[in-house]
Amino acid sequence: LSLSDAKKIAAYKAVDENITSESKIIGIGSGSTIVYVIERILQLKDSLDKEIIYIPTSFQSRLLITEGGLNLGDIDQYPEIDVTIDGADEVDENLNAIKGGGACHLREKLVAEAAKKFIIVADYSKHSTTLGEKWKQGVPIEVIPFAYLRVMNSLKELGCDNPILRMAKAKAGPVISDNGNFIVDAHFGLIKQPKELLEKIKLLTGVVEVGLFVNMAKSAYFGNEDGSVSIKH
Ligand code: DER
Repeated sequence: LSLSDAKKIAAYKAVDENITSESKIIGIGSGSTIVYVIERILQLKDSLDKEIIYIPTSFQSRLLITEGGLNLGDIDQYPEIDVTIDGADEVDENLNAIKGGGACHLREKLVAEAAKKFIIVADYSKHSTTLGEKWKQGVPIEVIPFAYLRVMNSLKELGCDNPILRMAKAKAGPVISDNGNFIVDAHFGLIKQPKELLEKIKLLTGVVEVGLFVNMAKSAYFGNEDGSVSIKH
């Protein structure tokens, strides 16, 4: 199965099993896998409660909601979310995740934390034993532009040998997040203690949010190469 088909079967199964009549407020993540989540929701639209509200985690996910004709809400109006579904860059055996490949992890973490149930959907290339095994682009860190160089120097003291300011492809200069900040990608090799690393990075002045989602996911749905879906809790 191709990676996109693997994303699709994971997304479809996660929607089928987690968006039920009790789900009134749903958090929608960002990235490419979430596109299949919306696709499945639209297929089921007639059987779903017309009052369901969808909370975005980026301009991208906001567009997916509005272009799908779904009810858009925001986290101020709906601070209690029933279920949030989102992708990930890598997931370890304890369901800790590296997120932020799409530079959206700040709002994603807020919407994931606000949910009673946070569900990850991913293809088999994201499924690891330990973080850092397969995802080689480092831990995404959102930093305020004023602080980026100091943060990069501090990351070296934490053991990151080559922190990288993420440069845009379709724009000259650095990637700018939906919150107006820079993204620094920090390589730490295998991350055996994601909680400790998260806490160290988060304390650096100028860091807004870190793409390590520790002890947050309730379940993860992985689309496999053979067309099966593995569900981890
Ligand atoms: O930025 C993020 O955290 C996204 O969820 C993203 O990394 C997942 O990407 P994908 O669904 O395109 O694989």
